[in-house]
Amino acid sequence: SKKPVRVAVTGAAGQIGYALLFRIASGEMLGKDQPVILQLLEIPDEKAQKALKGVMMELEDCAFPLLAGMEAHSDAKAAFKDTDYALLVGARPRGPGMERADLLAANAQIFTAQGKALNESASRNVKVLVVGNPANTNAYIAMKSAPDLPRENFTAMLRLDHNRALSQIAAKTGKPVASIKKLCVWGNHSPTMYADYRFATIDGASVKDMINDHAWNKDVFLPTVGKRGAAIIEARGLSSAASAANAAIDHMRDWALGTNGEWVTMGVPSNGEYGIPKDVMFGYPVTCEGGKYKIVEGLPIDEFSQGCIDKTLAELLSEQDGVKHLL
Ligand code: NAX
Repeated sequence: SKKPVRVAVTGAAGQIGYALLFRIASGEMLGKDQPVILQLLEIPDEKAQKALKGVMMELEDCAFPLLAGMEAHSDAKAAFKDTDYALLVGARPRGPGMERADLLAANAQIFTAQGKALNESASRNVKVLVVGNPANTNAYIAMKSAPDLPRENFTAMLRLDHNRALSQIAAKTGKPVASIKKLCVWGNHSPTMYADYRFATIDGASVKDMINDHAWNKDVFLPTVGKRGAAIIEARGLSSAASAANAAIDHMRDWALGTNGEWVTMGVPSNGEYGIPKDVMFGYPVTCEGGKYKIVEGLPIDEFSQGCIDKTLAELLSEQDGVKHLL
């Protein structure tokens, strides 16, 4: 049987944590033959630590055969010790009256500290996924704070946007989600993201030709996907949690176990692909194999798409600019 791997999860007592940990422990993320040790981080606050203990009691009560160990931490360096995977979910939410700059600064502090902690104590091959918002910029900060780790080890979650786009296309075409290939989402995890079905196919046929409606793309599809998070809050009174956890599982599973040539979307540091400045944490179409992702290159970018990409890039650059004095 396989040696257990270490999986660190921050914000473990939060609502995404609650939808995520049980699935990791049951083998849905890394495979039904891969034992895991959960290294859980929460803020030192007494209530948060107590809630974390409660979640761990429930994990125990599942008697998961693959759960080889479990630890509760309030210190990032201890939580990330030798970790092979790190899911950075905990972040500072926007409070009443909080300005965007304050939110960026509060999170910059968290992700600078966590990047440093990863740099000091994680496995050199650690795969890091940032879920906590602003996810792309937080991932960028963590990467910049961990100079001894390879930069490609840091990623941001665009997979929820990708999955939302898949399900909208399935509904529009009346085809099963699983039949849709080569969909991608460019840019920031925010309403400016650009979900792009120009290359998508269903049973080999072009989705763009099938839909053949630019107004639907621009006026229905993109706003629906972009504002889906707000629509969930409006309906549920709480932000997306189970779907976010599901996307995190998809992201890590595909990165670790591969996509068999299929495209998925990951937020990864640019090397200059598609004219995006180096290091910007950008949503790209990727394929994964052997524990590594590869950006799909050479796709034609038409005028409309370039406009969308420019807009989401401008937002990311302004977020980066807002934190650069803190790095
Ligand atoms: P919750 O508020 O339910 O849980 C967050 C937990 O993180 C809390 O228990 C808190 O104590 C903990 N935490 C805060 N700072 C921490 C730190 N420095 N170290 C360790 N733990 C810390 O939020 P939840 O609904 O679980 O959402 C978590 C994050 O995911 C939020 O930032 C949210 O905006 C973001 N999301 C990102 C998505 C994406 O697609 N990238 C989609 C879903 C979600 O909105």
